[in-house]
Amino acid sequence: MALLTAQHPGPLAHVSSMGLGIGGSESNVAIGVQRLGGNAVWCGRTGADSLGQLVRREIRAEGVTVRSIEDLSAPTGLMLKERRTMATQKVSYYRAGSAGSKLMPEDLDASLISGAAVLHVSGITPALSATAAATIREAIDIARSQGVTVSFDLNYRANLWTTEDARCAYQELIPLTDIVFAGDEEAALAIGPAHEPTDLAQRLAELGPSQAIIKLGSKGAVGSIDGEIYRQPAVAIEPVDTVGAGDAFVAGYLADLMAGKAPSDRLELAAKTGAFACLAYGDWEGLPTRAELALLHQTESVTR
Ligand code: KDG
Repeated sequence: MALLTAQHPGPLAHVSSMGLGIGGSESNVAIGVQRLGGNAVWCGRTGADSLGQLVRREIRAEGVTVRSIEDLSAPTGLMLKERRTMATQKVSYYRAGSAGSKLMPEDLDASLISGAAVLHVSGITPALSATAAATIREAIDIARSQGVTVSFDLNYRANLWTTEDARCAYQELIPLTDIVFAGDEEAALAIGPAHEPTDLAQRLAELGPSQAIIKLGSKGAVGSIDGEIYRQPAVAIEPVDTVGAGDAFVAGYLADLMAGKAPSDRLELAAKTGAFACLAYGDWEGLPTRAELALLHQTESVTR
């Protein structure tokens, strides 16, 4: 999607200038993986309009390979971010009928999926339309038939569907995945509440995924990975913008998975990349390269 961000706090109706950029969970993850030295391909549907051109150009400029269908009959989706107060953000979507919502199984390139190490999808896409949901299912089926690892981030968006529809989709998709990421509330929505996040991770893993990671924001993360429980503390930071931190976490985890790293290393990198995303304004702009990771521990405020 294109993303318009209010430049100052206050009611949107009184905001006189907005910054134009892009956002989207999957493109955030693709850019994050690419910056960490991976090799990402982003597949999607954009309008044959200026905003579509912007989306494709920005993702490509990050080194991600873009496979985008240009839809002549639908506009590129749009998202607005407002800061009503300095401490609170509100996201509004203008994506009903957008090109992204017209995604369909025919848009998939099976050879791209079968040649990948990991297929990553989010629970946002199935919320957009029946054809978008069918596309996610088809992509997962192709990946599974070729032995490609399937990664799924529940990414519940209350404005896009009902909790009941979301739960049905999650319960269909989770057993088909190898890696599942969820916030604790998202996991509880999918499988019912638990006293401890570790229970949520274990119960998600019992549905099929060998790696079930519960993202806990400033409290870190827990994972049930290949039958073992892992606990990852968060990096202590002063966040300026937390939108996109979950995608950054996923990018860190997947980048180190593909680099052949152990579960504890994957989680540690995920916590660092999640922290980085919160230290800059924008959904993905603050994603780190590997060389930048050391900045989290740098004490000098100016280096020359
Ligand atoms: O995860 C960050 C996302 O919220 C954002 O970049 C846009 O994909 C998005 C969505 O639908 O909210």
